[in-house]
Amino acid sequence: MRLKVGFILRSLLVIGTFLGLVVLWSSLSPGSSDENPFGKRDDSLLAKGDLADQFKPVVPWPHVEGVEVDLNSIRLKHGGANHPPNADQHQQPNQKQVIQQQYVTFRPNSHNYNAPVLKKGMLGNFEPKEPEPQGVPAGPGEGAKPFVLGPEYKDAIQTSIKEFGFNMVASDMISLDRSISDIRHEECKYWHYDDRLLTSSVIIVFHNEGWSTLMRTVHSVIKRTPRQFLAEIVMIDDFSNKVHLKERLEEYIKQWNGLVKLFRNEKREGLIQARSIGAKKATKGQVLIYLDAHCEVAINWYAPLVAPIAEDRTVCTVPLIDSINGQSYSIEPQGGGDEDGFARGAWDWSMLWKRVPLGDREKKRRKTHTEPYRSPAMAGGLFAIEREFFFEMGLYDPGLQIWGGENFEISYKIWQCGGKLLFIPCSRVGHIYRLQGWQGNPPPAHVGSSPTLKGGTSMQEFQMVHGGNCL
Ligand SMILES: [Mn+2]
Repeated sequence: MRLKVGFILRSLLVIGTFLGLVVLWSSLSPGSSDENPFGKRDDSLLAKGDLADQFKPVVPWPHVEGVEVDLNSIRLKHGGANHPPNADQHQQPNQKQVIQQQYVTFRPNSHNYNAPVLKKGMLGNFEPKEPEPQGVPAGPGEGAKPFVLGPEYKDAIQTSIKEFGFNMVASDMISLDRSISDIRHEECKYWHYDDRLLTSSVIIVFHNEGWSTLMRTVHSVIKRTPRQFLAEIVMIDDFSNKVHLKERLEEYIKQWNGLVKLFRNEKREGLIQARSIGAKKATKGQVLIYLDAHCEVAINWYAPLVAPIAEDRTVCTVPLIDSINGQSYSIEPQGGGDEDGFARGAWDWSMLWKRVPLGDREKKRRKTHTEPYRSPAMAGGLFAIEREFFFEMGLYDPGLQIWGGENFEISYKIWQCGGKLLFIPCSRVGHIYRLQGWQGNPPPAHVGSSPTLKGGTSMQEFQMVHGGNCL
């Protein structure tokens, strides 16, 4: 039954998109006396009578509290550079003006920043001068070597996987400051970055995470981010109830004298709204960097990730995500990419996330092997965005609560609002994927039980049909 509903909703999505395109095309065609062709829809163009009944949704569209945005007033506030002059007020806007009116005119770039330069044979200015120190000399998991425990731990490991999704027994034995292997492309070491980089707030949202995997995320950021650019780490606790995340956490982060902040939601908000809350709480950095709560940032991850944003504030960047093994904590590049492991983000007709190898057209456009490349979509958990730009785009849609759709929403929004989504091969972040047998985090009570089919898909379809514009 669930499958059928999904099928009907998807059919509706296709029909809805078609109708939407007809309406859009009609309003673009000349001859309309409406000054703002996007302000009104001509109902006479919509199907009536029998035809209208035919397209009536069998299931009502989900009601989502959205925020109506008046694009014209935003444009005027920002100087209205593209607004047609008064003299032309009664004339028909031309095609170009019509298209420009769909975009918000964002605050222009004001940050002086020179593009990175590749100097072969000359070590990059942000590269560590010597190998990084080990957390515990020759300790378990150092250098991201696989750490395998004996059979006597089997039951304890299974219990921890059920509760947290990872082998917490092994994780707890590995230093929070462990060293990792450098699996970057060799060329990455020779990029030189303008050091007028932007500062960042790193935002980590968590709900009932295991202690050492969560704290290793924090430790790795502090260890591998140049201190002058790390404004703060903002931890958002989405209403956890595990004891180790209470006073113990509050006490633990005191060692960083306010660099690491902890905010707690008073009720379960869901990952996506918690990320928007994080954006509001993280006020110190110019850029917001979102990380999952079980990551390890890699060597020189920061400069390559933030440089494109320093160059152009409407760019959103995504690091290359490596896979940390949730049993042994070794780190491997992800599959699904091209011969360099480079992949772009895409989706299939079930709105499921996919990685596809970097295509020839994008490869040819690039001058070097390791410079950033464009991607239609992102996986959603790890990305960097200029804080004000994220606010100008209206953060996440307030109707989105749990994961499974927000990544597409934010991706469409970035591209449709005139921004860019870039994947950064030289900025790498390891992420632990949950193991089979994890009992999972139940979603908040007010959301359905399955992110992809119940909560997620209807939101995705809502976004596709109703959210097909910039905001
Ligand atoms: Mn994750």
